[in-house]
Amino acid sequence: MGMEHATTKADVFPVKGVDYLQFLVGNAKQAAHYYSTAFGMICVAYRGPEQGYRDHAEYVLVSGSARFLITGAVHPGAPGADHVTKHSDGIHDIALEVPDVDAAYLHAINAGARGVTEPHDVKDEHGTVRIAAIAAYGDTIHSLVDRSGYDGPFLPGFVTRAPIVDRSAAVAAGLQPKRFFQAVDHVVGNVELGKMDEWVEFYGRVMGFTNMAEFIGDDIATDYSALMSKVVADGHRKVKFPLNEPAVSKRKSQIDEYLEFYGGPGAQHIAVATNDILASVDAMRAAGVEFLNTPDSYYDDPELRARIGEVRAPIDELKKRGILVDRDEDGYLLQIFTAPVQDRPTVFFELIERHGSLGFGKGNFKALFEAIEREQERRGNL
Ligand code: TYF
Ligand code: FE
Repeated sequence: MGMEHATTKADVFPVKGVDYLQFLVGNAKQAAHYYSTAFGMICVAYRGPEQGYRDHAEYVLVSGSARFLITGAVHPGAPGADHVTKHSDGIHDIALEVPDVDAAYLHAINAGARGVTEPHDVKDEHGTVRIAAIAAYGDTIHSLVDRSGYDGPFLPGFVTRAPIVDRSAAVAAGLQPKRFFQAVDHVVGNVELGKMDEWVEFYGRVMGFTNMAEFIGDDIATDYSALMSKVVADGHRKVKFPLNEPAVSKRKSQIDEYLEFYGGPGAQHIAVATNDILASVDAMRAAGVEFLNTPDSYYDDPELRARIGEVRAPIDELKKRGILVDRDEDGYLLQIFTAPVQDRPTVFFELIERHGSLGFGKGNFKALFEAIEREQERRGNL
């Protein structure tokens, strides 16, 4: 019975993975430069006024299978300009690649999702992409993309674009990793107090996503004054969406701070998978990316040392960089979090190097949330 149920659910909304993440920003030209220099991403495609698209300048940056679409309005009143006015730079579209857009869209609408764009074809000389979109939390949407009939730089209308920065000499000299990360591991959403379970239920009903075991409940929430969290994922665990809501506590939750400054629910952090977190952190720090500090006491805690056991790098190398370690029954993971990447304390990134563990670093929540609270205090938001 259980198996049958799971199979049925997986069949109604199969997904291949995250297709792209769209950032709506105030200045796409400069954001594309930042993700090129600081995140080592490669600009591969562009579309803008030069191609007859009069509303936006859009840059596509890739790192392995991770793909960011950076969109900026080029005149007042362009679609999306209001998103930037309200939220500042943020994530508008968490696009999913699906094998059948019409079936996915129909299922989503029948399950109560709000349609944003009906299924339609977009074409150019490289082929046809079928695309639709549904609404998610806040102003966030999920585009549904079938690109099986297309072989071009990104989507029809986009042209190939040369990289913005040339890192080849630094890579050849061994000074920089070829890629700082190779995939999107998970995308986290912050929703309002009391809404987490509604959104967990939404992803179950609309996409057939199921709860992963990992969650932060009352116990952790009240001890560390932070948040409640549950994780939903597709049947193959290719797409993982943790969902946070603020926890009621004495201090202002980091989720409340986000909701206040973002102007409502939205994507909180993007975790990107790397296979050499030490090299990635070094390269990104050298390029000016700020990471949260982890106190030395974290690494010197005998209980933690015993729990994490042997990992692939000496603890001193992790300590030097502030990289966190967590272990569960399946293996371990290394992770580190950046500071917010815009003026507002909203969107940030996580680097994650997995060695078997399918978790999200639950064992690090105390150390992590204390670091986040130190930052909140510095901003005067506690
Ligand atoms: O994705 C996760 O759930 C972990 C934990 O502000 C986490 O990365 C949760 C909230 C947060 C930072 C990390
Ligand atoms: Fe995370």
